[in-house]
Amino acid sequence: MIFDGYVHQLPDIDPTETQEWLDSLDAVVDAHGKQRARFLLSQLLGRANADGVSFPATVSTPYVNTIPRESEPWFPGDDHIERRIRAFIRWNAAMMVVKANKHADGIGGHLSTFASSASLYEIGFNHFFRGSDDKPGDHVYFQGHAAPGIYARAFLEGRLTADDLDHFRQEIGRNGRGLSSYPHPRLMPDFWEFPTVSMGLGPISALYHARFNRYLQNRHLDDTSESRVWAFLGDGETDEPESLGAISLAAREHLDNLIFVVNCNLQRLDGPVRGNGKVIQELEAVFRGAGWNVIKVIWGSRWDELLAQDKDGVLLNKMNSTVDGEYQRYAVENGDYIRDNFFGPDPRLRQMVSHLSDDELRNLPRGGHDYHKLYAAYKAATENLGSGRPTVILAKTVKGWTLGEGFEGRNATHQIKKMTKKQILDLRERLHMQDEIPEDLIEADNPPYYRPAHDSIEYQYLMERRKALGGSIPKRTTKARRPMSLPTDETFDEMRAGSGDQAVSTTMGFTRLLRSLCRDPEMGTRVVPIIPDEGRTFGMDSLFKELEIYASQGQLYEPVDHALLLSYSEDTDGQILEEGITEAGSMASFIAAATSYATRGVPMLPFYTFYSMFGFQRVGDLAWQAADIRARGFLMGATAGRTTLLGEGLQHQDGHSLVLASTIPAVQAYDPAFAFEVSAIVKAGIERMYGSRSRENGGDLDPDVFYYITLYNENYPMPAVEEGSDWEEGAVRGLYRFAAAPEGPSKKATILFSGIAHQAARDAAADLAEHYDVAAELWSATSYKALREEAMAVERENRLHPSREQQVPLVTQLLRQTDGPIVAVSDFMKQVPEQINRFVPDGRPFVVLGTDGMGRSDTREALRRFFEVDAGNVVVSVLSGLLEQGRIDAGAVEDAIARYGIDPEAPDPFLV
Ligand SMILES: Cc1ncc(C[n+]2csc(CCOP(=O)(O)OP(=O)(O)O)c2C)c(N)n1
Ligand SMILES: [Mg+2]
Repeated sequence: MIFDGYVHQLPDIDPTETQEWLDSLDAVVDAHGKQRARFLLSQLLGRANADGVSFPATVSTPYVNTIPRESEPWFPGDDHIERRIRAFIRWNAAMMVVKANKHADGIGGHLSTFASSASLYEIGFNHFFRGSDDKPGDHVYFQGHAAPGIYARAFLEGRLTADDLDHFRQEIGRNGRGLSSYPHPRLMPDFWEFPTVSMGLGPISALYHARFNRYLQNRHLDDTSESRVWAFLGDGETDEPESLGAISLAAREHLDNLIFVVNCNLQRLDGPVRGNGKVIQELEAVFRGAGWNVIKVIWGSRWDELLAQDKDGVLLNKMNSTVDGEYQRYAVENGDYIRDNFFGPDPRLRQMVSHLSDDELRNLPRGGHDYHKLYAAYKAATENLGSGRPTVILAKTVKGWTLGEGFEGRNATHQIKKMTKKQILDLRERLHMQDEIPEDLIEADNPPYYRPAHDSIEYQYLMERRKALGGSIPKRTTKARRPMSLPTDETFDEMRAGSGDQAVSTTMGFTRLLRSLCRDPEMGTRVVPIIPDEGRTFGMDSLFKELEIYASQGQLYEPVDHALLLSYSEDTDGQILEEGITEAGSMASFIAAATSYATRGVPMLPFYTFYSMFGFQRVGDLAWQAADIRARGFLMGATAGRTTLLGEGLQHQDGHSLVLASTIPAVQAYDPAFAFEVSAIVKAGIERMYGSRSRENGGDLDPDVFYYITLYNENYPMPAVEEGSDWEEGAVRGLYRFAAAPEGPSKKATILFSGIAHQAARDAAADLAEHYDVAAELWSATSYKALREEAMAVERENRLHPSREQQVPLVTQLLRQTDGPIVAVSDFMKQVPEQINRFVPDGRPFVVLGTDGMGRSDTREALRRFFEVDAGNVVVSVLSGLLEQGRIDAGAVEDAIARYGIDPEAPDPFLV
């Protein structure tokens, strides 16, 4: 049901006249149609404007509940029992935080967030959230700081023990099985599903998750029609661009399977969210403007009788004109103050509440603490399915509610983690738990948790409700309902065969690989290509026609390029997610697809291809979230390399995404040079996530990883995999010998190249043999991150097991097979190869060339000279390594500097 929101609250002084106007409108619609009615209404509004009759903008409505009292549904629950359950949960949540901080001072946790939102969750748990015991139910994104309340409920349900609660925020002992501070699937993989605590990531992830569920439905991959996505967020959190930045997409995509619940306690961490304004009104306007169904739950039931008396609109006016800073104050002050300041100035208002005591005035509740109002809002939101509009519930609450004077509405409340004995006793009284909690235990500084016995009416009720709704939540499972098969070996044949004489880029190679994967008759439909409006830049527009772009409404127009072979084709069951210019949105889509194996039991394989510069640095926090949520998929960093993307300049040329990638443990970062390397890495990645290399299937690797693979746009012939070589295996482990040293020269050297720098390395090797009597071996270093991590693990084992035979890291073993100085060159910062510094064997010189500094526009040739990563600089570096080893004299190095026209006095590119 959609409600008008405010008309019910305006005084109707002449119902007969009103009816005449309405009848006239009906008559116009009947006689002349909607268009005519629309015309007349806009004429009327125009005239009203001209006559000075102010009219609220249609994006905002007065400061009252959207659902009028008379439209509230019957509440099917048992008020009394639910209140008791809520009290127990409130109690346990608070005690959990208090005890944790007593046990370990400063360990932290939050009391006030859940205290303000307990009813928002409990109404969901008892009546709306669908569990996933038999089939996938709802997906609920809990506000991170409300975690104590969610644990407290799990304790009541018997899913957690008192000992678990005692280990809140103490995760290291007990085999790492304490309770995580916030929702972290990485730490509690059987419990939490969605990491939300970094503000803004929950809402955007939930939104794209709801969209991805529709994608699965429209592509006939899963029946998601009965699953809703609920996202609980704080009002302060809505200031994050990610929170609201994508809401118009939800309306455009008709995501009526999506419900946001904003806990409007008017406060954030430091103080009021909008002291001088009204956050609920502001959010209403934003969401309504974006096409959402907005349900405001501002006032509790006891306000209804006051509003009913408000014939001349004074109360409404007062509600409208009071700013949040004042409302917060009313939550703190006594009834006397409220009588004087809110009702007092206007005698009609004062009269309206003359029958209420100060205490009654103070306890006039906010809508977000009124169970019946919330039930009405949630019911309307869930019945909204089919309307085509997402819903946001804006629930007004008091931060710290029920925790007592020191907490409620106080500016410092977010940070308070401790309670005095008196405060605990007061809470016990407020929650009517004197019978459950012995006073002497509180006095003895040892307040217990409370769990009703299995045969208690509360426990029975609680469990029955969850059973009826499909089981407990949150619960994370990874059981595949619809397993995915692996791609056939033939899928990778084209990449393995190389490109002959044809010059192609690794990006083009990848596009072909992607097409082959999509064509796989078994698993092809599981591939999700994601692009943020850069398909043409990457040469991926050829896929638009073949795979088609996902568009929930199909294609309502004939595209401008319809006559072309490769036209822009949209379809309801299109495969490509063409996200438009939103890296954050694309990343959220990636996460939705990359976690479908867990959220739906339907493994999907996302390939999100983006401008590498606009990856980790742009959406770094989402990448971290992807690691937390155990995403499985591929991030493809196209137009990689500080010098390879010529012409685009400083904000485009990426030389550091691999450094950023190196900071995320779950990321497998690769910088491949050749198409077959890309395909070998992708193949191994899929096997690791879903095949025999996965720990889940008897392998020895953690499947919950995602790959970051750079792609370049420079063309050259792609070599074929040499028969019998270890190239593919080597590309996956991070380093392999690509070309042996030429026969003849007397001095030896080793060059490690990554990505596009293979060209400089190969040219340098040829010159070194021809001019300097140096035989250089070429190695492709595809992943310094992988090499470093293996080496660190070996190092640690050795350190902790000094009596065992000491192992040698892989990278050291491999480099021991080489000779002479080692030079590493890539189109990325020197820090990338430097990851293996410490593991270079036998004190051999290790010279690293890289593109430190800020990019600029010019030709590749000029840029490579500028950043000192071209063939000439590789030659000079090899020779300087040999000089260090005493194999040659300085004159040879100077000769090379002169030969390549390198200016030794040129400014350091890092500093320019
Ligand atoms: C990106 C990010 N920035 C800052 C924080 C620190 N932080 C945690 S809670 C909080 C205030 C939250 O206020 P609100 O969203 O209104 O939630 P409430 O607790 O009031 O329900 C802040 C600033 C964070 N978790 N994430
Ligand atoms: Mg808040």
